[in-house]
Amino acid sequence: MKRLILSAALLAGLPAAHAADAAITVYKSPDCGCCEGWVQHMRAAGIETKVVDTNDMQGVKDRLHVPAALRSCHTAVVRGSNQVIEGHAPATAVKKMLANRSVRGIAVPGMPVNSPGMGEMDGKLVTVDFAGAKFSQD
Ligand SMILES: [Cu+2]
Repeated sequence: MKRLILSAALLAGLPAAHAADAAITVYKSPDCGCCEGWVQHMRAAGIETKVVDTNDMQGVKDRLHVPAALRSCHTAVVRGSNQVIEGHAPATAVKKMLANRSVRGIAVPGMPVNSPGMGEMDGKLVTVDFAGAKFSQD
């Protein structure tokens, strides 16, 4: 609970994205537990999140042009902008991306243990853009 309050306080400092624009659809395999943890993290941050279970994550990632080197478990699309979120990106990074619609997508490659849905965040989690450049650190 303490962690939730802290992250809500951090997020309050960022410009609020319009709720409908910020709604995301998450594609994940039906048996992915850490994906479910990330969905809860997004919802706790006030991001409207719809979940679509699929057994063809490879196809989803291909269709959304997620760079092969940056892939993780789940993939999300921002409904208002078609921006893509690959893997366990923190809500702060997602909101930063929502504030800049020229960013095509962000990714947390693999499944690092210091990411939301995986484990405790330690301030060292690097989120990259789809060119592989550092986008944020949380
Ligand atoms: Cu995962």
